[in-house]
Amino acid sequence: MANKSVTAIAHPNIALVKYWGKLETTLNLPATHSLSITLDKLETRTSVIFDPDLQQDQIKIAGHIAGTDFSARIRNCLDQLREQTASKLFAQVDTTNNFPTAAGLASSASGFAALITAANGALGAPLELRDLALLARQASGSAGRSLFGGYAIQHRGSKDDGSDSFAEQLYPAEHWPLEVVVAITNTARKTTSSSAGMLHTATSSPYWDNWMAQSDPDIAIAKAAIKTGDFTALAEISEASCMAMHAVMQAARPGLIYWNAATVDLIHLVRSMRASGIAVFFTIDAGPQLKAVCLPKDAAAVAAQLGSTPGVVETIHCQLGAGAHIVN
Ligand code: 2P0
Repeated sequence: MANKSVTAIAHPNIALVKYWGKLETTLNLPATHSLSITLDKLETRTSVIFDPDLQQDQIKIAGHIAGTDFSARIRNCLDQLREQTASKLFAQVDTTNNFPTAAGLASSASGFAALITAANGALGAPLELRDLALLARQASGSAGRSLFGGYAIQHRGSKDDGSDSFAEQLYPAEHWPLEVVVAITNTARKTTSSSAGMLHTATSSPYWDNWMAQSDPDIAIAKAAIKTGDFTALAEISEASCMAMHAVMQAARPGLIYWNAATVDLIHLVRSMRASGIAVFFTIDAGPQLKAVCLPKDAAAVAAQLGSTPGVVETIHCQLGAGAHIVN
């Protein structure tokens, strides 16, 4: 099927057990498992139409014809989709985020989840969700998780062809409706992309092997904590995974630091709030924003305290969101 414009929405996800590093770059095989929550509110909206008159893919990002690295990755992802569906058609793609791009807010996760969902829809949905998860992982190691709402896991997998390295849902949002306050400290694009940072870490950090070895036990602890709704256990393992990810990259040569001064102040603030009885923990991705995960009863207090911290330019209060879905 062609000539039908399909629009999909996907939300970023925040990893509580982190993905950082690749075993192989062509298939984009992650070096670690990862476990995430999908947010609501922040979203990528992507429309795709396959057009027999096009001689190449036409990609608009935020309304502009794009010639960026990201548009090259979109073309590459569409090539994979065409290969799997035996389609020869090129696509017009229009994608927009309602939040800062490439600033540690998981825009590649929501971006590729929305793209793949819309493109599969525009072709008449020839691929199953599992195939979409494999395609998404190849496009970006965090993207498969955004296909799913609530709690998702991206398996590292052990096969050379990547066929067991896919994301799937662990629980829907209703299982344990945690909330997230995103504290934005800088909206500029990061200077080192996640892919480049991962490669640099894997090739130069002396802690690399320890980081990879920690993945199996950390995932097991986080899964058990989510299963039983044990907030303290989830807080401890999530902060540990976050700190270990930043430690392994800070130990790279030269060390990689995505934080700014406000990020560090926020870490101390979240820890002192938790010590005072507020159910909150932090996680930080490849950027200077801090995400405070909390119980619904504490979200307003967390948002107020984070929002009044010097260096915080905006806070966004999210609940857990849905997986990628078609909206037209
Ligand atoms: C994550 N991050 O698990 C980790 C934590 C950032 C820090 O996945 O190269 O854009 O496209 O596979 O998914 C961000 O990296 O990397 C990321 P690629 P991606 O959410």
